[in-house]
Amino acid sequence: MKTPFAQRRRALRAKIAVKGLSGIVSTNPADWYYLTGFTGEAGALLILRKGAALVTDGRFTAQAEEETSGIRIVKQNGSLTSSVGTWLRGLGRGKIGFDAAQISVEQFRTLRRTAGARVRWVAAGGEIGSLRQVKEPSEIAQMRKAALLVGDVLSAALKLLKPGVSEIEIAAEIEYQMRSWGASGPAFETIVAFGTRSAHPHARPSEKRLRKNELVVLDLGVILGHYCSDITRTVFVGRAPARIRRWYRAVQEAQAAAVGAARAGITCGDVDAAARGVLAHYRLDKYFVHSTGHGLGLEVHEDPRVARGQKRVLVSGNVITIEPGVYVPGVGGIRIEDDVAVHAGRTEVLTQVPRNLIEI
Ligand SMILES: [Mn+2]
Repeated sequence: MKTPFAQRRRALRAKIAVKGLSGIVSTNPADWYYLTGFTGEAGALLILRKGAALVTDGRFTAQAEEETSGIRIVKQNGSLTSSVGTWLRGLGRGKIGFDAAQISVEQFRTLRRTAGARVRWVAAGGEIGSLRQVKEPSEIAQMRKAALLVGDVLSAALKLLKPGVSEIEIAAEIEYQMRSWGASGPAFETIVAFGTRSAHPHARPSEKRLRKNELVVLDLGVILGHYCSDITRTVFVGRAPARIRRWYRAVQEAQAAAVGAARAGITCGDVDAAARGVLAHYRLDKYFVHSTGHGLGLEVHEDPRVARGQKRVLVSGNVITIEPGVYVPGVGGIRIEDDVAVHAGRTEVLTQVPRNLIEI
């Protein structure tokens, strides 16, 4: 079977060479899957100019042999970091890149001690992430499926919103549906927030029961075939008052403006500004307390960040969320989120659920 992993390792090696490194180490499972197909939970991957090694413990060595090819599987002996260091010491002289955001100070000290003085360590985070953020067509095809599935789960969940149900009950139904419809699980803990709780952008589901005349924010994502989706919709239980309608219209316009701005050649900061500008026009920008979106892929939050002032330019292959919101303490919150794929001449909205205010 033709897999993309060897080609991705070649692309990473080209970057390693440009940086003058002998190799790069990653302790992020999403990086291992991207570069080797390994789906285990513990280990460290070393991609060297020539060759690659995956250090993992006895729970995962057989799995690693089955899932990967062209990778040397090294069984962990002692701690993970001392095993990596000892293995590198055996290679001799070298300059190894590591991601300072992945490795703790204690782990770093062990790596340095066990690898010895002939191995130099260079902070070189973001090299694998910069490859991962430009999706291949087959990755976008998988993300399209993940986005359609989460839309179906969301649409089904809307039918369950009746006065008296609790946030936890809705979240449980949502996560049950995800798996029964083929997802390997939720991409993150499902957010179900009723009434004033919706003013907290990342409210955790509670025992709170739904009442009439409340806002409901549902924010959910699935992992399907290793790739994440992420969607948010806000509905009103009953007939929405004028103030809520106005806020909703503002968020909907802000979201449409940012989706319209998201195209190859535009900075992420400009996408963020498109949403923020609409909310400022409505004098609601002070209630928009987070960034406009984030990259999406093997992880639910990855590069590029779609935030204020971000200079990163969108390129064909980026997949990002666009999710502006307003959150008025003591009243409630409104957020609308879609996943979009940037192509050379167009931007494709992957999530397919209507965005107009739904009153139930
Ligand atoms: Mn999101």
